[in-house]
Amino acid sequence: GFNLYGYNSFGDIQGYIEELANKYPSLVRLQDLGKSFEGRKMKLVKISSQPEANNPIIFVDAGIHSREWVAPAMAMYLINRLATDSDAMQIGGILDGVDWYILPVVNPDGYEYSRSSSNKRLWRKTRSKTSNSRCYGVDGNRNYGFKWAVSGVSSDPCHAETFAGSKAFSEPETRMVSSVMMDNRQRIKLYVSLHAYGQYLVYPWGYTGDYLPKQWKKLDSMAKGVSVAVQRAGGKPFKVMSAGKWYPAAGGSDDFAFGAAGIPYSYTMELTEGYEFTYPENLLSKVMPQFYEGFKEFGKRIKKEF
Ligand code: 0X9
Ligand code: ZN
Repeated sequence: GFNLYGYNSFGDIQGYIEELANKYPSLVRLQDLGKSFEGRKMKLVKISSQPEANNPIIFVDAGIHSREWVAPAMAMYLINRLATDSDAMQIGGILDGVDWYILPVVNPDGYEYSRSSSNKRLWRKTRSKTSNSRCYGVDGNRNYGFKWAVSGVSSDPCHAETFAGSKAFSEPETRMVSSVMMDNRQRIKLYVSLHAYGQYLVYPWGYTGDYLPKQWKKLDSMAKGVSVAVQRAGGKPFKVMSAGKWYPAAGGSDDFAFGAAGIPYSYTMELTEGYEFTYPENLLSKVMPQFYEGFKEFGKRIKKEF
């Protein structure tokens, strides 16, 4: 069954979010988004204590890169705390004045593939068919339709981890995420995509390091505030910069959210310094509560500004 402080199968994750939606029907709602390439059902988790209030929305996704297991684990921890904390709904709590939309596993086909055996553990991409019948998958974080393929991508489906796809939004999974953004673009004020590598909190632009958006100071100061909150909880600080200053790569979900959907705050959050893509399971119970303090800080700042 589902283990809050562990790495779970996609089936156990789905089972747990359905359990929460049944147990707390006025707080947790699920929206069917469609099916992944291999036919897994994608469900958006919507958590709101004031569903009629048209609150600003914070949209969090995780697991576009299948090997980065800590990202879905953190998304599930966030869902658990939002749904079950008695403080969350109180005045000043994380649900006061803000609604949370969470998609915990953007790439379930890749996730299950990377769980299937130790020699598949480092699979990054989706599992769709490509122009070469022996080569599978697209880097979902190069597949979004904003400045698609202008930098940091490959057109080789066989030998590259960063294959951008045959065209923008070739993958059903990235289309579903973009629909969530576009359908709710007036209300989503913050988008956070959870990944794993080092400990970075990066903002647009990702496609270039040559220049920054004109609002970059606001993006930068919110990220630094979140990093301080995580440190206060005993966690390691985030390295804060624009994604493109770290390394330019186009077609990311963060740039699409900011540049195409007009979401004013957009980040890629790379969790857990020191372990690259494979974070030890036994350390999750230590770091997840620290990162949660960062999400509380995001919530406070979004509530204050919008
Ligand atoms: O390269 C990526 O997709 C992300 N790093 S990872 O090691 N998890 O693969 C960083 C993406 C940052 N955003 C953009 N470049 N748009
Ligand atoms: Zn990643």
